[in-house]
Amino acid sequence: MSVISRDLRALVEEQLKYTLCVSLNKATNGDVFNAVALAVRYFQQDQFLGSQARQRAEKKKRVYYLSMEFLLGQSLRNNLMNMNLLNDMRQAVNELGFDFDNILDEEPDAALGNGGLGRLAACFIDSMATLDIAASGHGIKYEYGLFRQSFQNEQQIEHPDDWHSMHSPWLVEHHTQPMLIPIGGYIEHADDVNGNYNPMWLGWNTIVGIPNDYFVSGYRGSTTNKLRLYSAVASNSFNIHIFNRGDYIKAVSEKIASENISKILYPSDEILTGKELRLTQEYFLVACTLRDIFREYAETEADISLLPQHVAIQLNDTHPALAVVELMRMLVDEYSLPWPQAWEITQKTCAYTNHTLMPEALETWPVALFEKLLPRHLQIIFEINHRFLDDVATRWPDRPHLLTSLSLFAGDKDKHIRMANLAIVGSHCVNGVAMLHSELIKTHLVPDFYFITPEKFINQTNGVTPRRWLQQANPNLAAFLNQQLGARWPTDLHLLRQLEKKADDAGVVDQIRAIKFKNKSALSQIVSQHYGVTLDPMAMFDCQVKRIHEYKRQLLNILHVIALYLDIKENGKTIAPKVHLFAGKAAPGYRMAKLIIQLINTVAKKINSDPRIAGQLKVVFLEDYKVSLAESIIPATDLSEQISTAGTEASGTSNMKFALNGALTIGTYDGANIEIREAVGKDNFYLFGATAEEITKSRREGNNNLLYHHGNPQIAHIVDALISGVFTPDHDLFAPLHHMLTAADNYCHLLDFESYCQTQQQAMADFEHPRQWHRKALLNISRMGEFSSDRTIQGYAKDIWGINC
Ligand code: 26V
Repeated sequence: MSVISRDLRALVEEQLKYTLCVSLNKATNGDVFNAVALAVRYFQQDQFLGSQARQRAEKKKRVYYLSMEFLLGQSLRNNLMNMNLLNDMRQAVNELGFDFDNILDEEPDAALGNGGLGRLAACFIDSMATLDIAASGHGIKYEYGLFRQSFQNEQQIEHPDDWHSMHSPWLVEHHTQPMLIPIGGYIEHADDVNGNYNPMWLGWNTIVGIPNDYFVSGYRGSTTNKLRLYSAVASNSFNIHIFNRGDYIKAVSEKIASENISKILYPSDEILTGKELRLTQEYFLVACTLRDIFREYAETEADISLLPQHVAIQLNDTHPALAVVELMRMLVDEYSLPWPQAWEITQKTCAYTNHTLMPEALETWPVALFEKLLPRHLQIIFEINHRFLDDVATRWPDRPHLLTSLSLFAGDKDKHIRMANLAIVGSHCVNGVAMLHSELIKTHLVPDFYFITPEKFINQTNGVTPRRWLQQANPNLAAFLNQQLGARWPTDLHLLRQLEKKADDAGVVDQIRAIKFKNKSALSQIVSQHYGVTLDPMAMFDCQVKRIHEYKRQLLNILHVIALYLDIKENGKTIAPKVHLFAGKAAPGYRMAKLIIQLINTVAKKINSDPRIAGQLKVVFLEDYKVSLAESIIPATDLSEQISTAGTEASGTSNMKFALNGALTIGTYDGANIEIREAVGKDNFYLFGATAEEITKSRREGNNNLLYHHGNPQIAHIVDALISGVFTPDHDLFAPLHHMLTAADNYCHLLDFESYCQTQQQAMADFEHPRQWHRKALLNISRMGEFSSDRTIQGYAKDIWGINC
């Protein structure tokens, strides 16, 4: 028994006994998970306090990463690995008489995010700690994370996700540091003693924010940072006057109303419904964070004018864009700074990352709603807009149209605030998340902002943390890499390049193949246990896992599956075994996305039960996609589906995770696919489909559906299978999808369909030659070093935050 494992064992027993009050012989796996997590936290807290003291002593610039979402997944394995305690803890737990892998499985995923944006935030906090940046993440501790998904009659059903109903052992709640946040009320217009206009915000209610800290330990280093998640509680003073009037029920219901603020994560990404609670959540996050920033600042600095030297605020999309306004309010109203100075400080401190070009995802808020919740902030936005547009009018007197496109307000009667415009005006830097995306921001999304301030616009291509997405998710490949390259690759991913030399070594290629086979066997086990479908690990595993969205085109994928099916059934064609896996959630109110799920499940049921197909095609839609499921699917994938309509996917990050784990990509010329293809080599990437320019042209000309009506009759036959009774006797069920494809397809499925099918055929043919296939897989792995989130964060540090690391 190693010394460490003996100590760990004692620590776990101590936590069981004194914190959880459970005796070892009665402890469940859940109890042991909690005790182990608490024991790990013990080390993290130690390191956290050390890091804080050191960062303060060194007067390091602090980064505040504001995000409405942090999609963390499970933490135990991650923390143990980063702290280099995994093997010792495994031994300690086994010695206590428990199966360590079962203990790891006990942990519920923390699903405090919808998809790519939230997972990126989780990768970033890992990289910031690993790179020893003095940073903290700031978000909301939702009581309910993203809903749990199940299928009933092929349809998605949503269930509440009470991820920490058992209370997460990772969070330290700071009751003693409540933050008081004003909301509501009205403005009293008044003058100060000097006769200057001095409005007063009066009559507000108070929300109380309680910070909960989750520790983020860098990989094998000495830095532990924090992710601070705020939960809302009602304040007593808020209710006291109502209590005094004797209206007990009203007082209690108001208490419930304020606690609702951190109750639930909004489950719809890319579609905004303009809900009051959502705006309140965004303000709550921003107001709590800024109070923390000012409090921490005051601990080391007195001069507020130096804020931009010591603090960087990064806005993860426009959701926390109110930070610009709250910062102005604090500087002007509370610190009494003159407006121009406050504005300069604000712009130099804030920076904004855009994550989407989809018009329906761009946040706007009704002015009327704003006035009700945040009357003082609304005044400040009017003032920002007024001064900004005056300046524009002076500098470009001959371009009056700029005053409309750049305004922070849209519409005449039913006025809305444009949050992207606010975020851009209030920031010194605006970045996109992949090269193409950053170009499209400049040329299509906000060309007039680019015209007036071109220097603001930059690119930072996304990345993923190799610790979670390779080392932890794919221990077989990680062990192989350790043996080939040594143990430094997790923090220096460019070292993967050295593997390239082995591309023509058949023995090495065979090892890559064997690792993939092992991972596919493990996934097959999960699938057969949960779904009763037997998969052949020799088959090609073709996977598309991501949120269900028309623009991501799961429909294109299933249309190709239908084409294969009809070809086998009607034309007697045979194909080498192929498995199509899908996973992902649809926003509960997104009718088309839910119908796509139903279609895939319906097709899957038909194909999997057709004896003529057996051994050739299998289709499975895995329920309840989440980070931990992704960690099983990605290492087991041969072909990664990245098939969004060109110009719609800002970057994608699963595309990086797949390639890093040796999947080949079938993908469009979109988002980071373009850079991945450039990196891995065009012979090792299956490119298909129209470019963003061609898509724009086709939309303009209204040609998207021509192929159905005048093209290849085979295509019409496949599309008509949706309504002809092949899969369901109910001909109307999928008619809305059929109609979309043939009459009103903004995402150009049929435009790309032939190209997609041909490219699929090529991939299927290539898979018949395993040595060549896995040689390409090896080249993918070895050339993906660029896509570590460490590289991305180094870019943010240098180009946006002015930090050396
Ligand atoms: C919008 C809204 C609107 C209000 C309701 C809640 C909500 C939640 C999320 C969003 C926007 C989501 C944008 C997003 O997730 N973008 C993804 O960001 C990834 C990281 O940069 C990127 O890889 C994906 O391509 C992009 O779709």
